[in-house]
Amino acid sequence: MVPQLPELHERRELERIAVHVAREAARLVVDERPADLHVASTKSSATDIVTVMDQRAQDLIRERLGSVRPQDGFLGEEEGGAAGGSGITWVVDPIDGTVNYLYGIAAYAVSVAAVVGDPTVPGRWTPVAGAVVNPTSAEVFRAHVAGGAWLEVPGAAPRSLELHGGPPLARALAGTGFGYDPVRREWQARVLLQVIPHLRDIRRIGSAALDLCAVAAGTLDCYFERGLNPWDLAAAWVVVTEAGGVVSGLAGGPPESAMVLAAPRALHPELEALVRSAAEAAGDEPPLGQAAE
Ligand code: LIP
Repeated sequence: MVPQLPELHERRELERIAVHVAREAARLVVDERPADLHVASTKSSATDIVTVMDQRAQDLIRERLGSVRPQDGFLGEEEGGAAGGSGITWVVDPIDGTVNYLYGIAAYAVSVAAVVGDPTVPGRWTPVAGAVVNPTSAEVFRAHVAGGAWLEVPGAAPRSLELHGGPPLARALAGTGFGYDPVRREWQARVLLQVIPHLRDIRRIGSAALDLCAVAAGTLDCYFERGLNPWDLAAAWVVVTEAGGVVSGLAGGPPESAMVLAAPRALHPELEALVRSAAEAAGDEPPLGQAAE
């Protein structure tokens, strides 16, 4: 059960804070990117990397949020989190698409969301406001529940994001991604083999937050990925749903690590059926962390 949402005026204020803080962190990761940027450490595997800027951006975001809303909880991808007493938890990915950031590929994002419930338990939380900022394009995707979804591009008026039917599955351009464990990537490749004949084509952008916002903006028709963490999807989730799309797991379940799906309302059931049957055909994923790297 997901707790009650805060009032509309507070949701609007949470969005404003998310945009402000995400924009500041976006400037930091561009302006202060070391010339010799390198891997500072690794996490779940040798390819699951952290740079010094992931931690610096998260520290900045946490410090800013803590000064304006000290009662709130914090859950970030990198070191450091805390429970809060206000019923609101900030779920933050300081650099979503860290491998792209390391390689200088302009497809990474700062993602800041305010959620209610426990973001560590699937089905027990939901985002109420969020912002996804692409530091290289300065695009800002933002939304709060019942406030609509918006895209801000420098020099233009904010654009309302509104999804309608969407193409039939066979003409859908789908985004997806691969995990940091070779065993998972092999399983994901087996699923891809099943689904790709039934779609227009696949795009692997490298940032779940940007993939999901692309679905909201119509630059992708749908998206699916296994292995996401709450911080990868929290902010973009409310952008997609406020644009009129659906974000879920398989078989009507909540979005969770097992699978995240996103599509316009009309296309979602077809996508869900395709990905579910492909996952069944791929069989159970073997235990992770076993393969030699
Ligand atoms: C990334 C996700 C992406 C996924 C990568 C990675 P990170 O997040 O945004 O969709 O395919 O494996 O999980 O690690 O850069 O924050």
